[in-house]
Amino acid sequence: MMISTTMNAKLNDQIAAEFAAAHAYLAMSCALDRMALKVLAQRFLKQHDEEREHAMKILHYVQEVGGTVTLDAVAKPKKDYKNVEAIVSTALQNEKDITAKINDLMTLAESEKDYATRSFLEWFVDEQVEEVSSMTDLLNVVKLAGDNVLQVEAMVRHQMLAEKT
Ligand code: OFO
Repeated sequence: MMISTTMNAKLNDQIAAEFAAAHAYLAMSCALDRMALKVLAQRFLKQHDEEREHAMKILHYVQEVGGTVTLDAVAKPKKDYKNVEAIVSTALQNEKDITAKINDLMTLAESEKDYATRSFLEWFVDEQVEEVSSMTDLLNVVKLAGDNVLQVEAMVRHQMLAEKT
């Protein structure tokens, strides 16, 4: 095995955290759909897909370095939110929590002189900067729009279309 047993266990924890993040985004997408906010629901569904990809990326890395993948139960996500702002601020907090976990993994890789894992984790460090930043922007827009959530829908639709081109 090319990684320590401690690193193997921590990477398994991160796989669980990424699946939990995916599940939370899926629940948020369903809550937004129930509020008839179809574009935001789609945006959060896309986040769900990305989090699953992150989990799978780590899973494949553990396999590649000869570790053992141990899957954990995924916690039941929160289902009811009082409004869009509550959803987006929870999503932002979740992204910050994941960032802290990635940073801890990076610290461990450095302390173990595990340069392969350090290099692997760099992509996640950059990804978290992007995710915290875009969720912060979304929260600011939601706050600015106040009760006018349809303005947020329009803006997010515009962003998603621009991302496709
Ligand atoms: Fe997995 O990137 Fe966000 O949390």
